[in-house]
Amino acid sequence: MGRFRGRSTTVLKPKSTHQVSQIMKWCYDKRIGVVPQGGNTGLVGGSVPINDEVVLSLSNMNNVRSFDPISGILVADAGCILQSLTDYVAPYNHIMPIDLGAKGSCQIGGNVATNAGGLRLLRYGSLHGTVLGLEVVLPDGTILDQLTTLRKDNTGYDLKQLFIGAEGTLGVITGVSILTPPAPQASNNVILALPSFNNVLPLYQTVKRQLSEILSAFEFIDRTSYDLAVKHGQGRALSDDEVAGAECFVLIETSGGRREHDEEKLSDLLGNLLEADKPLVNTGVLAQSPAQFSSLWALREGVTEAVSKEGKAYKYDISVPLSSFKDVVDGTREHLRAKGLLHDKAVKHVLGYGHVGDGNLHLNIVADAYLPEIQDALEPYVYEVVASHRGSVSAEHGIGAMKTHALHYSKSPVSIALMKKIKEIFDPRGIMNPGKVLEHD
Ligand code: FAD
Ligand code: 2HG
Ligand code: ZN
Repeated sequence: MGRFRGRSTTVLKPKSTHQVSQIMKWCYDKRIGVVPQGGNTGLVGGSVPINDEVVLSLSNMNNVRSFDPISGILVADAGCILQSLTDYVAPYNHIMPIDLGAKGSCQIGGNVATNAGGLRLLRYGSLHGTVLGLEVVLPDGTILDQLTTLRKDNTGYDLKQLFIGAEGTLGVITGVSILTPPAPQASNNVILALPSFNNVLPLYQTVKRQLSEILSAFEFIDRTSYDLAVKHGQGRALSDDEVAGAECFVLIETSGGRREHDEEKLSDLLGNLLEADKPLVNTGVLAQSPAQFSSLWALREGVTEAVSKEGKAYKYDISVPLSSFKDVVDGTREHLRAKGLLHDKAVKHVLGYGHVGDGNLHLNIVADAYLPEIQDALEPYVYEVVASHRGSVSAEHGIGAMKTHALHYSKSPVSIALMKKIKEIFDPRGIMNPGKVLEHD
């Protein structure tokens, strides 16, 4: 995001868990800060050093250790790129349980460290459920081998869960054991143009009821997000007729076991939606080919890239009730307007998109440049709105360096005190990704 810049002189690229252990032991003895770095695609500055920490890149640890096609359990080095794991399991008719726009660069270790959510969470759940085991090098160099492939293991505290979403503040993940689902025999998608955001909730209810077990994604982009995606060449634009009068769009994906059955369900749904007395949607564009399937997905997945091309982004990744998505986006825009900041030289766009099924809104504010007056207008404003809904200030991207000051809006003092105690147990010298997640005391 270009918002953070450290002063490191050293990047280490170990090739084995043993080498990671040796590096950590050395750094522990000398009290040198270490920043684990995966694909460097995180959106909260977690993989960027704050001062002169050593950067420990996992990119040379990129081998699959084992794959069992019967159980679907994959064991891989943490530095494997998500897309390459998807390609690895594809011939065995399996898919990764996680998918996100950064798949070509992000690493499975980085996904686990951030507990990334992504586009398939609605169907396959979070990494807290699909990760079966981890191998982690602790700050003093000790190797914690919990790389089991067991579906069930209730033998006391489930320590691996602490590292999922710890953003590299408790240890370096070197190996991941993960359950991969069988590949669906058929996948379809459709993009629906809605006249009003108010229709998203009833549409979601209808779609869940009618598609039931084959629904695998229900993603939302508002009109500004769509226009930016098209402007910056993400996916194929819909026709003028198709987008006329659309306030927002919903992308629905189905994944199921029998093509004819799924197609019938999807076309029944579309028919019912379009022929209703008071239609919830203006129109729907159904993918007719694999290329069109990818191109519809690109309209949604490409918003982040489009936003980066358009200007400097302030990103808020929040959990709030679905019914308030639009009010949060519109409220933020009006708030910036009232402060006199909504013009070409300051804030250009305020947009909302995200994972409806997970109650996760991505509120992006695109500006000409990062300016203190914009920052001051946005914070604590956005966080107070989130707290008023008892929401989360980080639904899926983590806290990193960017949101440490906002942690208290979503975590109670008791929770934060316990988090600090846990950090102290694992990392008594404070060398693991210092200044991330928890503020320095
Ligand atoms: P990095 O960015 O390198 O690191 C992220 C954090 O994890 C840092 O704190 C780092 O220190 C730590 N870390 C990395 N590797 C390790 C390791 N092996 N051991 C310990 N700590 C480690 N996120 C979502 O949740 N859902 C999305 O849909 C989504 N879409 C995205 C789309 C785009 C286009 C982009 C750019 C980002 C998106 N993200 C999304 C953000 C997401 O957090 C990251 O893309 C990804 O999970 C981070 O993986 P990475 O390997 O790049 O990690
Ligand atoms: C997504 O869902 C990602 O596209 C990125 O989580 C969101 O860039 C963002 O704000
Ligand atoms: Zn997201």
